[in-house]
Amino acid sequence: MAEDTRLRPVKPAKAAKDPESTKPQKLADPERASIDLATQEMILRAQELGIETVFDRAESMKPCNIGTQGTCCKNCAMGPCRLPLPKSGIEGKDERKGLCGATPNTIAARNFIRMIAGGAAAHSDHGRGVAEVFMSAAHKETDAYKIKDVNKLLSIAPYFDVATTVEVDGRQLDRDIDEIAVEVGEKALNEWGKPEGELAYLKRAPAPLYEKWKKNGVLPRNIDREIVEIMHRTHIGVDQDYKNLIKQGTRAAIADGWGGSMLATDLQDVLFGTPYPLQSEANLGVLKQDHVNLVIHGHEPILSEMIVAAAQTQEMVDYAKSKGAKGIQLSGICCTANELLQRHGVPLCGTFLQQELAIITGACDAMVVDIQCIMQNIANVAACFHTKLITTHPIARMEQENVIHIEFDEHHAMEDAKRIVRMAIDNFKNRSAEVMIPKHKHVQIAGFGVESIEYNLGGMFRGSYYTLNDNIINGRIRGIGGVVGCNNARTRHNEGHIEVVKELIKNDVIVLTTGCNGIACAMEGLLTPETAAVFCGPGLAEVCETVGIPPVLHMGSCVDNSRILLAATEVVKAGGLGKDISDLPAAGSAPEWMSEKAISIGHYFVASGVYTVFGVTLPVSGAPVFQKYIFEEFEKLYGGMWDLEVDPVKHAQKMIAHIDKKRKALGIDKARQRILVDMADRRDMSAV
Ligand code: SF4
Ligand code: MSK
Repeated sequence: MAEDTRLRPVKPAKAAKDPESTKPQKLADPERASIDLATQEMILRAQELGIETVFDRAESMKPCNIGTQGTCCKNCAMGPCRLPLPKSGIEGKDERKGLCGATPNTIAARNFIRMIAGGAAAHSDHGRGVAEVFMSAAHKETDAYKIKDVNKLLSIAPYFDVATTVEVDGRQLDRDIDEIAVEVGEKALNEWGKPEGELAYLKRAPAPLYEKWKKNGVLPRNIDREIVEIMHRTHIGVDQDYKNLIKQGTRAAIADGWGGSMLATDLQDVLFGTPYPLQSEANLGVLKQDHVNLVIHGHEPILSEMIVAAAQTQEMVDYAKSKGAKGIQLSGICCTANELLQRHGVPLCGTFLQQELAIITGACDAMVVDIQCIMQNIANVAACFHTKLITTHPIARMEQENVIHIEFDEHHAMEDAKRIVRMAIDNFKNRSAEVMIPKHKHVQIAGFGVESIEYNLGGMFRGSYYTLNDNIINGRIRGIGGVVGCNNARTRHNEGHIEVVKELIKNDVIVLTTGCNGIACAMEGLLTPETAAVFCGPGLAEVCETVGIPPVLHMGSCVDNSRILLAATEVVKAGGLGKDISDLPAAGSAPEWMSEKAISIGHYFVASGVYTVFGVTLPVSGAPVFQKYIFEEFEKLYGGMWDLEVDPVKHAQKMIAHIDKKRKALGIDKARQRILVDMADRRDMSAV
């Protein structure tokens, strides 16, 4: 699409009607649609303006029952074959079949692993994009990107068998950083398509977990191959055994969590810096009426990193002032926002379900999108306002005419970024609709990671996870909950997220969060140390107050779920809590998931030994045998298993019950006196 630089008059409010019928569409009830006041206000505002949002569409269009159950197959043109669960349930032999004879278990397993393929592809292709920019930086082909975190580079080099020292005259000397970077970049890129061997990062997992993967035949060979093989196996007439199908799903999911996602996280840290805790704000109230508002949205931070740098230049600030604005307010939606939050403190404008609402404030001068979780309807909403909507990625374009495409190229990234910032500034004067920015926002502390948890919970001198482990062993912290994932317009926005998290911290479970759960918690004010005294049980509150951390630690974006895997591995290594991730008093959750990426994340957590509960729905209920396999029998293979619980309090209680089961197995279920642990004790713990 050629760039459209014409001024676009604000369109008259679009009637909220189905264009195909005269029947008025149903409108969402703001209070039933979201627990968040800013969101409620903006849904109402949209309805006043006659602009339809996802919340209204969720009222008008109901999901397909058979698809929800996972038993609709359209893998060939003899279908779609739909195998609904009989109302009476399944009694005796299940006779349901597709035209080719595919059973509900085969169909549900095929659909499920195709979702894993979609999610793993999205995360991993993101990682590949980062690796390519990393190579450009390592080869010094771009001025915009440099190796920023040398320590992180040195810490990951050994996993690729890249030497960090060189022998000269019998002495070990530090090797040239640029040489190390080039070699790490080449080896990292090779992970997507190497012809032999297995993924380099698998050995980062605890040894017993690696052995389980090996025994079960699911060690990923390379990232792309595992995804391609899913597409092959699920073609009509190939793999027809649900156990064998999910085995390949497991291999691809591990290739995501311990491959593509982990590479994305690590290489981003090397290029842009490893996050450390910082303060920021969250919710639509971060938009500023008297500033140029530039909203970044998507998942890949490569261009957005440059936008942050460009917006901070005196040249751009002066330019904004010359156009009558007081400055430039950057903010973000979804995981590009989380990436920029954790490294620069850029405030979060909202979750996945608030992307249309940010534009409806009338204050969004430009929204820049890259990849993933971008609703096509934001182009229609932008057309009702002055907002410039800019796509930047060659694989993620939009058909609507008002969308501007500025394709990112790392070789002139800063020029592109400045062009985008200038476009937003130039558009400031074109605000013609009444601006309505909700007041609601909350302070947050974000930017936690494996390294900062070690520092915050280990202390400067101890620099380890021992303190965290000690507090889990002595019962102050009951366990660890990883609560992550999207929003889903089929359920009340943020209700599941917040209720699950509050129930966990009330019961002394510390929460690690990423993605839209992290944003939801930030909006609700759960990411501040002060929260501990209000919402936590006494043990967790004491730890948070002593150490000065929030009870909910925001670990970043969707690919940063790999940070949670590595944090769990560090807990295992610190000793006293078993030998494997599956031994830990820990559980995972995605209360409001919606994307294929969530299924891939859920499955790599399960395959890494974590009991993982999803909310909303899971597309396996139409295939009870397959469901039982991944809900129950999987535990024997990997130590982790799936579960589904729609009620948020029961959802959290199931996680707590699992945590208690693990505490009992570890023999730490009885309340203990606080004991000082000396070096001899630590050695004993390590030997467990
Ligand atoms: Fe139907 Fe089999 Fe074709 Fe699927 S693959 S659509 S079950 S005939
Ligand atoms: S952005 S994948 S809605 S978490 Fe990562 Fe949020 Fe889910 Fe997108």
